[in-house]
Amino acid sequence: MACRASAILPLSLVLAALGSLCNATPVNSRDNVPAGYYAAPYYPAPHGGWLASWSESYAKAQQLVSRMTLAEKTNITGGCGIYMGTPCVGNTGSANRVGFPQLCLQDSALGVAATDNVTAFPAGITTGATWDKNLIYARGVALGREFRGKGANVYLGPTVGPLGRKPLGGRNWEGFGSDPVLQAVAAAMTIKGVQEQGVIATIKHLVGNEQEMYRMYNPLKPGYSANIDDRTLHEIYLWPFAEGIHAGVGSVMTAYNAVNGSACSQHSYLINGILKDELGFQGFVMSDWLSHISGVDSALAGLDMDMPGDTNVPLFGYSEWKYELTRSVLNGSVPLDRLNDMATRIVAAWYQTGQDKDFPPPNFSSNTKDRDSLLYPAALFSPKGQVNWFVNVQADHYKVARQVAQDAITLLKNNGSLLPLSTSRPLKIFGTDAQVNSDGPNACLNRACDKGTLGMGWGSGIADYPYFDDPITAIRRRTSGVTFYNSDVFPAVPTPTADDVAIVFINSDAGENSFTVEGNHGDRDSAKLAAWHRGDALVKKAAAKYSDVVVVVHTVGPLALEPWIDLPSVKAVLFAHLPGQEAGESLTNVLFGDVSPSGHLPYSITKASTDLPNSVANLKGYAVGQVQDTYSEGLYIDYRYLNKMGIKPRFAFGHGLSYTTFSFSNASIASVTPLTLVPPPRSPKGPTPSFSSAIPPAAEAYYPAGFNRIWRYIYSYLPPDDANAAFAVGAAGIKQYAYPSGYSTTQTAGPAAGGDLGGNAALWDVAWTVTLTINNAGTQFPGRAVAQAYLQYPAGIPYDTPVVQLRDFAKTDALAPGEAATVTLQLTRKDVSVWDVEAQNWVVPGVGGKRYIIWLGEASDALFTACYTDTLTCESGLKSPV
Ligand SMILES: *[C@@H]1O[C@H](CO)[C@@H](O)[C@H](O)[C@H]1NC(C)=O
Ligand SMILES: *[C@@H]1O[C@H](CO)[C@@H](O)[C@H](O)[C@H]1NC(C)=O
Ligand SMILES: *[C@@H]1O[C@H](CO)[C@@H](O)[C@H](O)[C@H]1NC(C)=O
Ligand SMILES: *[C@@H]1O[C@H](CO)[C@@H](O)[C@H](O)[C@H]1NC(C)=O
Ligand SMILES: *[C@@H]1O[C@H](CO)[C@@H](O)[C@H](O)[C@H]1NC(C)=O
Ligand SMILES: CC(=O)N[C@H]1CO[C@H](CO)[C@@H](O)[C@@H]1O
Ligand SMILES: CC(=O)N[C@H]1CO[C@H](CO)[C@@H](O)[C@@H]1O
Repeated sequence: MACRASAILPLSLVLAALGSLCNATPVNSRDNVPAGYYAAPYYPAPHGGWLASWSESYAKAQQLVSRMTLAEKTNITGGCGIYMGTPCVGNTGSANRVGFPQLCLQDSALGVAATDNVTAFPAGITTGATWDKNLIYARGVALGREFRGKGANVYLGPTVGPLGRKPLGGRNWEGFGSDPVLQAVAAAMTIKGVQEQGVIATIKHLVGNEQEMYRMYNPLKPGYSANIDDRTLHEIYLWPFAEGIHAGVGSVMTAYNAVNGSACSQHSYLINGILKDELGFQGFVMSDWLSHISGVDSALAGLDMDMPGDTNVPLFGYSEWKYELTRSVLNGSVPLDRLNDMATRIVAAWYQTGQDKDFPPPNFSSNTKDRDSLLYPAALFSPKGQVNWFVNVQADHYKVARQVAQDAITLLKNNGSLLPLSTSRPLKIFGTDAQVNSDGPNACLNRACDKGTLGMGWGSGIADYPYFDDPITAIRRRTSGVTFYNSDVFPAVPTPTADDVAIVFINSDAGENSFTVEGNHGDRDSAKLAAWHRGDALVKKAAAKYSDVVVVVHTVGPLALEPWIDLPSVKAVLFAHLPGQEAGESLTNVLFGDVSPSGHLPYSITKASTDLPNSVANLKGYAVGQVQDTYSEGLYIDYRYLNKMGIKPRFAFGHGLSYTTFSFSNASIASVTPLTLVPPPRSPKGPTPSFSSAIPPAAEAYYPAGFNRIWRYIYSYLPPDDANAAFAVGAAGIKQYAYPSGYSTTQTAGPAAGGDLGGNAALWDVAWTVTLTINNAGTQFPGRAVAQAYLQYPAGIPYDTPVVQLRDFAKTDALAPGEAATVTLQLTRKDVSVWDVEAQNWVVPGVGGKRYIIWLGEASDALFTACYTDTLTCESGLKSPV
């Protein structure tokens, strides 16, 4: 049992939660949030259903929910308990009587976790490095098909938080890169792709989960508090969530940590205020696994679903919700109105993605690879039955996976055009990262080891490899002149010939805090930004011996390259990021020149970690009480900070070379929608479903007569005596719950910044488009260019703004030498606004003809063309602004 259970993901969380009890002391959870940061009350939870784009689903949901009993409503808003009776990492209760099934919620953002016959796609960071909207969408389509094929209703992705604020952060690789627009575009394309297959996507984790260590609450110690000011939240960390909601995402997952001292799973300002009112989110909000720490309070704060159902110390059959939520409604503490809204949001998301028609039930088990197994693995006694049907959902998705892996490969340096390699040159390959883990690609539980080629990080954000196309095998498929030294210690080698090329494979891993790998607690707290397994020494020794050295890097994020990047024999460096199962051929296609590399860095690589501010460069260490992670750098992370301080990175955000070169010309700018200072008034909220608000009869909560309870399973029923007692309290209406300050039950019109999915609809009005011609200026190689548009705000405005900020990008198809393509990029009203904390709205500081400069180029530090919004002219051949 225990060992079977340990083969699955959430046990790690259990252990983390239990383990951290041992060395913690009780504290007041809010005693040391820095002055000035506060979590304001925001009540009530806004009803869902007021937007036309969701109204049909809400009408159907209202029909269904109005037929549910109290125990059915509380059943669908919470999980049945970790490992209980159900195949997925999260499983809601059902309302089978009225035709609403259990929902299967499944990890991960890069593939269906904990099962077989699936594709292990490249990770988010790799996907972001492609800068290819169509390809990101295609990956989303393939992911959605695989989740659907396995019967998983809910895809627990995409990840946009962490956003990559801290280079050492453990889960940055699950997201798409250290910029809100790159994250937002990739998330929106993923959501579209996944949900068009009828699977509900989950954008996560809201918000501020930028470090792994000390993230979780346990009964003795709170998770850390991310202290984020309002403007920074809106312009950086919330931005991808807003775009995900604009793209129609069906669910949102809250983060483990607190924001401004209040746990995200019960933060009324964050959930009720920002997410549901300002961003107009119409789907449902779930807690991250075992982060649910209150019953009534989290319900009032706007949480809609408790995952996986247990209290944060799991496996005792206890829950903050389910039977307790039933009790809270009967005793009058949680208004029935709130429960109706929770249930309606969940059912509406199910209709919105068409899951009422032919959605297959799960045909796999996260708990075991065996065909037959225990049906309730955590129960003391459990019947056995078939749990795995081994449905093969891979189709030809390896093609998309390989394309992403290939088109993400980022050429950082190619001195003397060492690459592409001719197959006639003898290759000396060094480093254990060139070959798949000799114990098998899935040998380590949750990939919590760094052995062999690094294809993904560790933790819950993984999937099992169906196979692993490793680099060394792929290289040997191409050429016979290969000598492989499968070691991270430089071996004795014969005297090199002038023809020899050395390829050195190094890596850097990270993951979730539930596992420690080589002293790294999820975050790279031990290895820091150095290559693992003394990879730097391996490169230096190879560089001392050979005069043509290629370094291939598999990495979760930035790496310190200074120990060797300037060595004359280190001629070429390729970042292959985290390629997933298709690590081999994607790389050889680039190495040998079938395609030109076309990836661009989704983060900057600094020369020294101290080039970034302390608040970002360092992880927060242990503190008595709540660890405080204060975003004192504000908007200034990654290139925004480096540019402000005039610090040249080694390689800038957006950098990526090709085998060919591109010229940008013929740029033009057009004004599309004239802008006013603030958006036009928001549309008022439409009607929302209404239900009877009378407390239902206690009998709706009774366990059915003769019901056989399974220990640890979490039910929504109450024993009749309990139900009657709670009902008596509610009916009497005297005993008041100690409601939080600011509590109210009156629905409001919502803030001015709201009005549609993601905010005021006018925020997506296109303000300007820029069009340019990109020409393959080389003579030998085809290649794909990425056009990047960065905005510079007008001078003299009353807001401090970063020198330049990414606003849009486009990737061309492969252009033959001499071939040209025209691309058009656009900037919306939101793109040219700032979040004004006084006005609580998006303000266009350049209104009235002030000059914005839209810089165009191939990297954040290679912007040689500018378009001006005042004169509607463009110039090229300029000096880059950074
Ligand atoms: C955090 O505190 C700041 C004040 O410093 C406030 O402006 C902001 O709205 C708060 N954010 C949340 C999510 O409570
Ligand atoms: C809650 O869900 C479980 C699992 O589907 C089901 O067995 C149980 O009957 C449901 N309870 C109610 C009240 O429908
Ligand atoms: C109602 O029940 C909930 C859940 O057990 C409890 O937290 C709350 O205090 C109760 N309210 C009253 C007024 O007794
Ligand atoms: C590139 O190689 C040339 C010789 O081919 C050398 O002079 C130059 O210093 C090298 N540049 C770098 C950055 O390594
Ligand atoms: C210049 O751009 C326009 C579109 O804005 C395009 O129609 C035209 O072909 C381009 N001219 C050249 C020479 O590339
Ligand atoms: C096509 C395929 O990969 N099928 C595999 C599905 O999973 C079962 C059990 O792991 C394997 O035996 C099949 O080979
Ligand atoms: C439990 C269950 O529904 N299993 C199904 C999984 O998918 C296969 C193939 O689509 C079906 O045959 C099973 O019935």
